[in-house]
Amino acid sequence: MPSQLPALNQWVDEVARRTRPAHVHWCDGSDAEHAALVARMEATGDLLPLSPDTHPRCHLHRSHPSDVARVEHLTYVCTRDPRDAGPNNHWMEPAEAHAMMDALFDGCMQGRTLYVIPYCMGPVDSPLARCGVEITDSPYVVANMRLMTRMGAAALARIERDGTFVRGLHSTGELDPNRRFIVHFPEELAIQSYGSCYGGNALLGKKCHALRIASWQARTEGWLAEHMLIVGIEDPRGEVTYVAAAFPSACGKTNLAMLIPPPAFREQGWKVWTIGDDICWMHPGPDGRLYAINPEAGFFGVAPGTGAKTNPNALAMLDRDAIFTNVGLTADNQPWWEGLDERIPAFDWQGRPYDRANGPAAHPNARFTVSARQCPSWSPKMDDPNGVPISAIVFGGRRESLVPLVMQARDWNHGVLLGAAMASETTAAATGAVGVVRRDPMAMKPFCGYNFGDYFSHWLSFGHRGLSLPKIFHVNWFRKGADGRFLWPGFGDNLRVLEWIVGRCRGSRGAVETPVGLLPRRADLDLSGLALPDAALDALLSVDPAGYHREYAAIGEYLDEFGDRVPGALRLEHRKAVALLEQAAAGSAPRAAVG
Ligand code: OXD
Ligand code: MN
Repeated sequence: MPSQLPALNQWVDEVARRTRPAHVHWCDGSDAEHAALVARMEATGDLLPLSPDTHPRCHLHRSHPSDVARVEHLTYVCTRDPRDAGPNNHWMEPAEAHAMMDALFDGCMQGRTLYVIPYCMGPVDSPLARCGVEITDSPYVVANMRLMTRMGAAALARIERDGTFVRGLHSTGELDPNRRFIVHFPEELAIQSYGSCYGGNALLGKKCHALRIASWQARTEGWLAEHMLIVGIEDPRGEVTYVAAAFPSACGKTNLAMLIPPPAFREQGWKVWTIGDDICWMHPGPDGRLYAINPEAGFFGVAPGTGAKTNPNALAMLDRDAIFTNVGLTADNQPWWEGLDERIPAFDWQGRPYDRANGPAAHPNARFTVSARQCPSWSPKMDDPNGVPISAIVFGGRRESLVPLVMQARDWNHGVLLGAAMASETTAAATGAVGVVRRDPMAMKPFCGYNFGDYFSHWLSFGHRGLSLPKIFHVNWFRKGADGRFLWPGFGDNLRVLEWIVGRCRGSRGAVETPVGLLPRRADLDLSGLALPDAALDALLSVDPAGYHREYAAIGEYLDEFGDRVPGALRLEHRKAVALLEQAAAGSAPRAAVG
């Protein structure tokens, strides 16, 4: 038997009986296995080799044109009681979902190879890590899982020791959007995905396991599984402060995770270390602080917009051993996307000769997959089994109006309200309209595997466990002026905001109290070397009480959707926020400096 865990062998046998593959292959994660897989995919055209001169061992994969993003409308959480999935998830009765998925999987791997991928989310020797096994018939999925997770023999050995694992079953199916479903059974720690090979739908360790199933496990076990990047910010004295930050998909998490400080800061000795760009698991440690690991081992980033100005670290890691999905091609076989440089590509993401009339050369959600170790700002702490202690949690959204550049929550409960109240304009990372404001609490709208009301209670519960909790902040890099242009330069200059956040954590930076939280005054931010018009800064650092009053009315209505599952303490925070805004509108609100 290929594994020493009877439950795993039985499950693989069961799946093989249903799906009827021609071969079964247990992945060991070795270089030889990878080379054989790549050779096969080059032969079938699943992977196209890119220029060996400029991009050694890099490949382009062109997906089915309908299979380019997560499909939230086809993603289900199947709990016995629909209230446990909550209004934030699509729900199906588990027996009905099993019957539907069994029918889809019936005989679906005939003539194909069934790959068994044992994987570990987090360092294999970490008590904070959790394991899973993905069965798939897609060699593209195997190659991506090898970059995105610790997969193969070491993961299998841990699974055999643990005796438990999340069961993920995936098949390419016919890639027919009408026969495409991403289904989660949190009570069974199981995932089934049919009909898509897109990362978020098919690399089951990522969104399906590390967020939807893990958020459920985290709630029962007393930790947090979040849609957050993790960075270490090193100051000129060499002290590193770790920050976790939640932003909705395609709002710049990867860029922030790999930030290069502005020149003046760099010269002083500021540096940003990358721990993770998408997912963060936080557990209370023995000293009462929250310790975070990045459960992933690679980056599955949005290519368009990645350029020398926005993310030079990403460019530096993408010139070897990377998989590009749905980007364009130059005449000399280099990957190309909008925002990379001024060259004119020869082919678009569908392989057609490039013609501006057909739209962008790269699909707006074109992706790269690459090992995290290739990133110049990679931190060796990424492999620390104990994780890193988090000092600040940052929430953020894409809001062109109203929301200031940065604010700090008054305390933990207020911070949970700021997270619960998050909203953002939608992006191309999910199928559907782009640019529509939607509520996205803690950036978990598409990823929380249970009722948001219970999720808010879980977050609040950390406030009464006697822990030394991180401070909570909210940022908005996307504020626009009347002319439609961004008011804040963003990218490397976001370090100016992070530096204030670090200063607040250490008690060395001032702020002023407003009805929506603590804001920096102009003098509290280090703006040296930045030419920003006064009016832009005023807009970025001020609060519009009337506009916020309307915003909080909308937040109240949103919370109502979760009925009696919304914790009373969150309602109370919401009432406090509304009362402060009303006082401000009546001209009696405090605006006291607090440092
Ligand atoms: C992602 C996403 O791929 O959030 O990270 O969609
Ligand atoms: Mn994400």
